[in-house]
Amino acid sequence: MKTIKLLHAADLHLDSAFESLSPEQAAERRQGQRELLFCIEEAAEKRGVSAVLLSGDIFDSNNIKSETERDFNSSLGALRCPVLIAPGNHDPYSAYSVWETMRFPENVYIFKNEELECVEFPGIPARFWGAGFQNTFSPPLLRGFSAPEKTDGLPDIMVIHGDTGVGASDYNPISRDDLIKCGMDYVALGHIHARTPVMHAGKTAYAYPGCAEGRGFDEAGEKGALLVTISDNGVSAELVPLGGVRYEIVTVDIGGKDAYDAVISATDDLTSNDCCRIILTGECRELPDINALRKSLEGRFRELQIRDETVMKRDIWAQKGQDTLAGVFLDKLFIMYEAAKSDKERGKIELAARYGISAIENGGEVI
Ligand SMILES: [Mn+2]
Repeated sequence: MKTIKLLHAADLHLDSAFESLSPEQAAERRQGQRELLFCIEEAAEKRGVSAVLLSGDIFDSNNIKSETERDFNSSLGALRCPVLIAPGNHDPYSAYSVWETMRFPENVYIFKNEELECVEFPGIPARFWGAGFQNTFSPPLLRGFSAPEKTDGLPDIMVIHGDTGVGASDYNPISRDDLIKCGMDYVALGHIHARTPVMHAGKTAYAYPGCAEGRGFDEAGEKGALLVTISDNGVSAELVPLGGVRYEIVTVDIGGKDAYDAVISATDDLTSNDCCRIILTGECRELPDINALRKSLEGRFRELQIRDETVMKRDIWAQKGQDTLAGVFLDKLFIMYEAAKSDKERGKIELAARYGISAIENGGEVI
């Protein structure tokens, strides 16, 4: 088999409403989404891929801005390789859908049918299979399908939007059995917004690239497309970041530290284009001043959320002298604490006091 490289992306959700943002902010995010198209074009050019696979939910709805049509054409239309698209639940195919009303470049191939079809391109050593959602919901599209037996050694590659999750799904449920029997070398999936590694069902490799850019803290982490390599050694994939807005949830222990410094050092890989939710933890002698912290971080992130989950530092010796098991236990330890010759030793005794009190009070959870 000749080695073939592909760029696989999905769930761009272009022209999303971004309802929680102001109209100006939402328009700016939609502009950012269009820029993903140019990043895909650049990555495809730079990596010399044989095809770009877009596995559905390219558009968030049928309501497309003229700028999006323009940028789609000038980015992906400039590629010399084919761009294969399988419509998903947000952009299903119908005679009135964007897939018929929008003008597409000549190198874009859209899988318009519910039945799986095969397409080949001159000079590209692969067969491409695909099908499209016809509605918001889709019956299983792979059930009972199996590609004809290979006679020429070409890889069989499928582009499809669907749900490999467990249990019933209204979004083209794809079972492990479907994947085993379909006879593909690689199934380029879309729908699940979290990226997966390359997985295997029998001889079939499959992966979700996840959404191309986060739109909220439920889509946290670095996002992008997958550069997929198919060769005699099997299928491998590497993340190609597309540079969109990134969401991150970062837990920062500020116990005994300066909160600002601790936050800055915990978020040094994030830029001012990213959205950050900071969860403050740790034992503090006083409540952290969230307003002051927020003010000092102004401009550091595109969006900043701060949650305070710190706990007040407790005086572990408070029960000393009491006529209880804890009291007697602490009295004994305190004598050792007073006699200790170093901070290290005192630290050990403090820890012993914490574990002991915790065992006495709540069965061992460290306080
Ligand atoms: Mn989606």
